[in-house]
Amino acid sequence: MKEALSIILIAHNEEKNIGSMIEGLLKHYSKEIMEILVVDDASTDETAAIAESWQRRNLKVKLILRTPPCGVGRALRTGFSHVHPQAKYILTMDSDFTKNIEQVSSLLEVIEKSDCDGVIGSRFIPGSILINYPLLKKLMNRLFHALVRRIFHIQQHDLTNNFKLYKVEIIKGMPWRSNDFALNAETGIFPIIAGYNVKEFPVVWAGRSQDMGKTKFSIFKFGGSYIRVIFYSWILLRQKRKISLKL
Ligand SMILES: Nc1nc2c(ncn2[C@@H]2O[C@H](COP(=O)(O)OP(=O)(O)OP(=O)(O)O)[C@@H](O)[C@H]2O)c(=O)[nH]1
Ligand SMILES: [Mg+2]
Repeated sequence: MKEALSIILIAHNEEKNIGSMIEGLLKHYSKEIMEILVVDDASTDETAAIAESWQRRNLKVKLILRTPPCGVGRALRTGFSHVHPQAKYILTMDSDFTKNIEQVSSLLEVIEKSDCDGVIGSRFIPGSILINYPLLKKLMNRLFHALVRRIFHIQQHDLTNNFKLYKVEIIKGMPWRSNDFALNAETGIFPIIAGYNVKEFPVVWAGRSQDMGKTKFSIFKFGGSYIRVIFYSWILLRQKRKISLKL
Protein backbone atom coordinates (compact mmCIF):
# COMPACT_ATOMS: atom_id res chain seq x y z
CA MET A 1 0.00 0.00 0.00
CA LYS A 2 1.52 3.32 -1.02
CA GLU A 3 0.54 6.51 0.83
CA ALA A 4 -3.13 5.62 1.14
CA LEU A 5 -3.53 5.83 4.89
CA SER A 6 -5.03 8.77 6.76
CA ILE A 7 -4.38 8.63 10.50
CA ILE A 8 -6.50 10.69 12.88
CA LEU A 9 -4.94 11.44 16.28
CA ILE A 10 -7.28 13.13 18.72
CA ALA A 11 -5.58 15.14 21.41
CA HIS A 12 -6.38 17.22 24.43
CA ASN A 13 -3.44 18.13 26.65
CA GLU A 14 -1.17 15.38 25.34
CA GLU A 15 2.19 17.18 25.35
CA LYS A 16 3.81 14.13 26.94
CA ASN A 17 2.70 11.74 24.19
CA ILE A 18 1.87 13.51 20.94
CA GLY A 19 5.49 13.95 19.80
CA SER A 20 6.37 10.27 20.23
CA MET A 21 3.12 9.23 18.53
CA ILE A 22 3.81 11.33 15.44
CA GLU A 23 7.48 10.38 15.37
CA GLY A 24 6.80 6.66 15.83
CA LEU A 25 4.10 6.55 13.16
CA LEU A 26 6.23 8.42 10.61
CA LYS A 27 9.24 6.26 11.38
CA HIS A 28 7.43 2.95 10.94
CA TYR A 29 4.93 3.80 8.19
CA SER A 30 6.36 6.53 5.97
CA LYS A 31 5.49 4.41 2.93
CA GLU A 32 1.86 3.82 3.92
CA ILE A 33 0.95 7.19 5.45
CA MET A 34 -0.69 9.82 3.27
CA GLU A 35 -1.39 12.15 6.21
CA ILE A 36 -1.55 12.36 9.99
CA LEU A 37 -4.35 14.64 11.14
CA VAL A 38 -3.82 15.83 14.71
CA VAL A 39 -7.12 17.16 16.00
CA ASP A 40 -6.37 19.31 19.01
CA ASP A 41 -9.15 20.60 21.21
CA ALA A 42 -8.03 23.81 22.87
CA SER A 43 -5.14 22.19 24.73
CA THR A 44 -3.69 24.41 27.41
CA ASP A 45 -0.28 22.71 27.30
CA GLU A 46 2.29 22.34 24.49
CA THR A 47 0.31 19.77 22.44
CA ALA A 48 -0.52 22.15 19.59
CA ALA A 49 2.98 23.66 19.56
CA ILE A 50 4.58 20.19 19.33
CA ALA A 51 2.21 19.11 16.54
CA GLU A 52 2.84 22.38 14.72
CA SER A 53 6.59 21.89 14.83
CA TRP A 54 6.09 18.45 13.26
CA GLN A 55 3.81 20.02 10.66
CA ARG A 56 6.59 22.45 9.71
CA ARG A 57 9.06 19.60 9.32
CA ASN A 58 6.85 17.08 7.56
CA LEU A 59 4.15 17.87 5.00
CA LYS A 60 2.19 14.76 5.95
CA VAL A 61 1.42 16.12 9.43
CA LYS A 62 -1.59 18.41 9.57
CA LEU A 63 -2.68 20.14 12.73
CA ILE A 64 -6.38 20.93 13.07
CA LEU A 65 -7.14 23.35 15.88
CA ARG A 66 -10.64 23.12 17.29
CA THR A 67 -12.22 25.63 19.64
CA PRO A 68 -14.70 24.71 22.41
CA PRO A 69 -17.07 22.98 22.77
CA CYS A 70 -14.55 20.16 22.95
CA GLY A 71 -15.10 16.42 22.90
CA VAL A 72 -13.74 13.19 21.50
CA GLY A 73 -16.75 12.77 19.19
CA ARG A 74 -16.56 16.31 17.88
CA ALA A 75 -12.82 15.93 17.32
CA LEU A 76 -13.16 12.62 15.49
CA ARG A 77 -15.93 13.97 13.26
CA THR A 78 -13.79 17.01 12.45
CA GLY A 79 -10.96 14.63 11.57
CA PHE A 80 -13.26 12.53 9.34
CA SER A 81 -14.36 15.63 7.43
CA HIS A 82 -10.73 16.66 6.77
CA VAL A 83 -9.54 13.31 5.38
CA HIS A 84 -7.78 13.66 2.02
CA PRO A 85 -10.16 12.66 -0.83
CA GLN A 86 -7.62 10.19 -2.20
CA ALA A 87 -7.06 8.31 1.06
CA LYS A 88 -8.10 4.66 0.97
CA TYR A 89 -8.11 3.86 4.69
CA ILE A 90 -8.75 5.82 7.89
CA LEU A 91 -7.04 4.77 11.10
CA THR A 92 -8.19 6.36 14.37
CA MET A 93 -5.93 6.39 17.41
CA ASP A 94 -5.65 8.03 20.81
CA SER A 95 -2.57 10.15 21.37
CA ASP A 96 -1.42 7.91 24.24
CA PHE A 97 -1.35 4.76 22.08
CA THR A 98 2.44 4.67 21.73
CA LYS A 99 2.41 0.95 22.59
CA ASN A 100 0.14 0.31 19.61
CA ILE A 101 2.32 1.85 16.92
CA GLU A 102 3.95 -1.45 15.97
CA GLN A 103 0.54 -3.11 15.75
CA VAL A 104 -0.69 -0.77 13.03
CA SER A 105 1.09 -3.03 10.52
CA SER A 106 -1.02 -5.99 11.68
CA LEU A 107 -4.25 -4.09 11.16
CA LEU A 108 -3.09 -3.02 7.71
CA GLU A 109 -2.17 -6.58 6.85
CA VAL A 110 -5.62 -7.85 7.88
CA ILE A 111 -7.51 -5.29 5.79
CA GLU A 112 -5.22 -5.71 2.78
CA LYS A 113 -5.10 -9.51 2.77
CA SER A 114 -8.69 -10.36 3.66
CA ASP A 115 -11.98 -9.25 2.19
CA CYS A 116 -13.00 -7.16 5.22
CA ASP A 117 -14.07 -3.52 5.35
CA GLY A 118 -12.56 -2.68 8.71
CA VAL A 119 -10.42 -4.00 11.57
CA ILE A 120 -10.88 -3.23 15.25
CA GLY A 121 -7.86 -3.40 17.54
CA SER A 122 -9.45 -5.61 20.17
CA ARG A 123 -8.62 -5.75 23.88
CA PHE A 124 -10.84 -8.72 24.64
CA ILE A 125 -9.91 -11.65 22.44
CA PRO A 126 -7.21 -14.29 22.87
CA GLY A 127 -3.81 -12.69 22.33
CA SER A 128 -4.85 -9.26 23.67
CA ILE A 129 -2.86 -7.74 26.51
CA LEU A 130 -4.30 -5.37 29.11
CA ILE A 131 -1.96 -3.30 31.26
CA ASN A 132 -3.31 -1.11 34.08
CA TYR A 133 -6.95 -1.38 33.02
CA PRO A 134 -8.97 -0.07 35.99
CA LEU A 135 -11.41 -2.66 37.37
CA LEU A 136 -14.52 -0.44 37.38
CA LYS A 137 -13.83 0.70 33.82
CA LYS A 138 -13.39 -2.91 32.72
CA LEU A 139 -16.61 -4.01 34.45
CA MET A 140 -18.66 -1.23 32.87
CA ASN A 141 -17.05 -1.91 29.51
CA ARG A 142 -17.91 -5.62 29.66
CA LEU A 143 -21.48 -4.86 30.79
CA PHE A 144 -21.95 -2.46 27.89
CA HIS A 145 -20.63 -5.05 25.43
CA ALA A 146 -22.79 -7.82 26.87
CA LEU A 147 -25.86 -5.63 26.33
CA VAL A 148 -24.92 -4.50 22.84
CA ARG A 149 -23.87 -7.96 21.66
CA ARG A 150 -27.15 -9.39 22.86
CA ILE A 151 -29.47 -6.66 21.56
CA PHE A 152 -27.87 -6.40 18.11
CA HIS A 153 -26.52 -9.97 17.74
CA ILE A 154 -22.99 -8.66 17.32
CA GLN A 155 -20.14 -11.19 17.43
CA GLN A 156 -17.20 -8.82 17.92
CA HIS A 157 -15.83 -8.48 21.46
CA ASP A 158 -14.46 -4.95 21.54
CA LEU A 159 -16.44 -2.15 19.93
CA THR A 160 -15.23 0.85 21.92
CA ASN A 161 -11.45 0.95 21.46
CA ASN A 162 -10.34 3.96 19.44
CA PHE A 163 -7.87 1.86 17.44
CA LYS A 164 -9.80 1.07 14.31
CA LEU A 165 -8.96 0.89 10.65
CA TYR A 166 -11.71 1.31 8.07
CA LYS A 167 -12.08 1.81 4.36
CA VAL A 168 -12.72 5.54 3.87
CA GLU A 169 -16.19 5.12 2.39
CA ILE A 170 -17.45 3.47 5.58
CA ILE A 171 -16.36 6.32 7.83
CA LYS A 172 -17.74 8.86 5.35
CA GLY A 173 -21.09 7.09 5.04
CA MET A 174 -22.20 6.69 8.66
CA PRO A 175 -24.54 9.00 10.60
CA TRP A 176 -22.17 9.72 13.51
CA ARG A 177 -23.90 11.45 16.40
CA SER A 178 -22.06 11.45 19.74
CA ASN A 179 -20.01 14.45 20.79
CA ASP A 180 -17.93 12.79 23.47
CA PHE A 181 -16.11 9.50 24.16
CA ALA A 182 -19.23 7.52 23.18
CA LEU A 183 -18.45 8.12 19.50
CA ASN A 184 -15.89 5.36 20.02
CA ALA A 185 -18.83 3.00 20.56
CA GLU A 186 -20.57 4.22 17.41
CA THR A 187 -17.47 3.57 15.29
CA GLY A 188 -17.59 -0.02 16.51
CA ILE A 189 -21.33 -0.66 16.30
CA PHE A 190 -22.66 1.35 13.34
CA PRO A 191 -20.58 -0.25 10.55
CA ILE A 192 -21.47 -3.73 11.81
CA ILE A 193 -25.18 -2.89 11.94
CA ALA A 194 -24.91 -1.41 8.46
CA GLY A 195 -23.72 -4.82 7.26
CA TYR A 196 -20.01 -4.26 6.75
CA ASN A 197 -17.51 -7.02 7.35
CA VAL A 198 -15.54 -5.94 10.42
CA LYS A 199 -12.75 -8.10 11.83
CA GLU A 200 -10.94 -7.95 15.17
CA PHE A 201 -7.23 -8.22 15.83
CA PRO A 202 -5.77 -8.65 19.35
CA VAL A 203 -3.89 -5.61 20.62
CA VAL A 204 -2.22 -4.20 23.70
CA TRP A 205 -4.07 -1.65 25.78
CA ALA A 206 -1.98 0.19 28.32
CA GLY A 207 -3.42 2.61 30.84
CA ARG A 208 -1.44 5.75 31.47
CA SER A 209 1.72 5.52 33.47
CA GLN A 210 2.62 8.57 35.59
CA ASP A 211 4.81 10.08 32.89
CA MET A 212 1.94 10.12 30.36
CA GLY A 213 -0.24 12.87 31.78
CA LYS A 214 -3.79 12.74 33.10
CA THR A 215 -6.78 10.77 31.86
CA LYS A 216 -9.75 12.65 30.43
CA PHE A 217 -12.17 9.75 30.70
CA SER A 218 -14.76 9.45 33.46
CA ILE A 219 -17.43 6.76 33.59
CA PHE A 220 -19.66 9.05 35.64
CA LYS A 221 -19.41 11.89 33.15
CA PHE A 222 -19.71 9.89 29.93
CA GLY A 223 -21.56 6.69 30.93
CA GLY A 224 -24.97 8.09 29.91
CA SER A 225 -23.70 8.87 26.42
CA TYR A 226 -22.84 5.20 25.87
CA ILE A 227 -26.42 4.24 26.74
CA ARG A 228 -27.65 6.81 24.19
CA VAL A 229 -25.50 5.04 21.57
CA ILE A 230 -27.63 1.90 22.08
CA PHE A 231 -30.67 3.99 21.16
CA TYR A 232 -28.92 5.53 18.12
CA SER A 233 -27.87 2.04 17.02
CA TRP A 234 -31.43 0.80 17.30
CA ILE A 235 -32.62 3.70 15.08
CA LEU A 236 -29.93 2.81 12.53
CA LEU A 237 -31.00 -0.85 12.57
CA ARG A 238 -34.66 0.14 12.00
CA GLN A 239 -33.68 2.39 9.09
CA LYS A 240 -31.63 -0.41 7.58
CA ARG A 241 -34.55 -2.85 7.89
CA LYS A 242 -36.94 -0.36 6.25
CA ILE A 243 -34.53 0.14 3.35
CA SER A 244 -34.08 -3.61 2.81
CA LEU A 245 -37.85 -4.12 2.92
CA LYS A 246 -38.28 -1.55 0.15
CA LEU A 247 -35.62 -3.16 -2.07
N1 LIG B 1 -9.55 16.41 20.55
C1 LIG B 1 -9.92 15.94 21.76
N2 LIG B 1 -9.33 14.84 22.23
C2 LIG B 1 -9.71 14.41 23.44
C3 LIG B 1 -10.69 15.05 24.24
N3 LIG B 1 -10.83 14.34 25.39
C4 LIG B 1 -9.95 13.31 25.32
N4 LIG B 1 -9.28 13.37 24.15
C5 LIG B 1 -8.29 12.44 23.64
O1 LIG B 1 -8.91 11.17 23.58
C6 LIG B 1 -7.97 10.15 23.82
C7 LIG B 1 -8.49 9.25 24.93
O2 LIG B 1 -8.47 9.95 26.16
P1 LIG B 1 -7.80 9.30 27.46
O3 LIG B 1 -7.69 10.36 28.49
O4 LIG B 1 -6.55 8.61 27.06
O5 LIG B 1 -8.90 8.25 27.95
P2 LIG B 1 -8.78 6.68 28.10
O6 LIG B 1 -7.91 6.15 27.00
O7 LIG B 1 -10.14 6.15 28.21
O8 LIG B 1 -8.10 6.47 29.50
P3 LIG B 1 -6.55 6.53 29.93
O9 LIG B 1 -5.72 6.10 28.77
O10 LIG B 1 -6.40 5.64 31.10
O11 LIG B 1 -6.30 7.97 30.27
C8 LIG B 1 -6.64 10.85 24.14
O12 LIG B 1 -5.88 10.93 22.96
C9 LIG B 1 -7.10 12.24 24.56
O13 LIG B 1 -6.13 13.23 24.34
C10 LIG B 1 -11.30 16.22 23.69
O14 LIG B 1 -12.16 16.85 24.29
N5 LIG B 1 -10.88 16.60 22.46
MG1 LIG C 1 -5.90 6.67 26.87
